Amino acid sequence: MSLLLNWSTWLGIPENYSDHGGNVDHLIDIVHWFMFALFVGWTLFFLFCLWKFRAKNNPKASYHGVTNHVSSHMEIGVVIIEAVLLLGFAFPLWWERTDQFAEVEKTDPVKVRVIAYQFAFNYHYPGADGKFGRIDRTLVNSAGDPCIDPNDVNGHDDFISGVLKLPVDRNAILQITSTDVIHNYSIVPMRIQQDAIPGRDIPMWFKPIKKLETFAICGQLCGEGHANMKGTMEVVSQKAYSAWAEEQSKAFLEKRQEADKAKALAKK
Ligand SMILES: [Cu+2]
Repeated sequence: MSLLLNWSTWLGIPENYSDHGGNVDHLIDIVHWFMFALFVGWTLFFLFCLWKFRAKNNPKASYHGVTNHVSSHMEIGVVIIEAVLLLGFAFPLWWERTDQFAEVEKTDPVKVRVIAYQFAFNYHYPGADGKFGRIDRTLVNSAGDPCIDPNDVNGHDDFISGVLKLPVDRNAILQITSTDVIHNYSIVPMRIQQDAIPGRDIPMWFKPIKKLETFAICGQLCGEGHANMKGTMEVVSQKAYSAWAEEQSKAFLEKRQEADKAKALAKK
């Protein structure tokens, strides 16, 4: 029975993999039931009008139309109901969600910067020290450049990945930005998306509850390569994630140290 009531299943929406995703699916179900009720109601009304105002029964046109005020009262009723939905439900629920951010920050979340560009995504991880290097957008020298200030020590163990890897059952905060046009960073199995706007880092957060390998896609028409703009995303065990992140951070740190050495030698 519950499957029968789930529009989100009928609509072919992929399985949910995030902690909050069930709420999104539930909303999709409710909205579709409302739409279904409206569809049936208006169809019946349409058929009733066809029958009631048929030519055979109404040989002479009425030039006055409706003279009572029922429709005006119904319009006012609709406005009141919509105001209650918006002010009584939508705004408070949105506040609840945005207020959670401070709580999520206290739960030792994984933090990743997502840099969208035509037509892919780059991921900037803070490395072993857990601190991002200073970001200086004036340093941008290629599409998708995370713009890390090379003089900031915090950035020396930061690493860049073409794949988004996250541990399961742990909150993730992604800071979304872009180096060219407006994109939209969207992970459908996580039921989350956020516009990527040049010059801004906008946070979004979620908690993956099952391991999977999927795609993050661009949800905003951004140019001729938009349709192919997708990146790999993997949710793995905490152990596998830690091992991968440690290895990446070490490799980037070594590469940086070698480059510094070569620079120092060249100076001599
Ligand atoms: Cu895009």
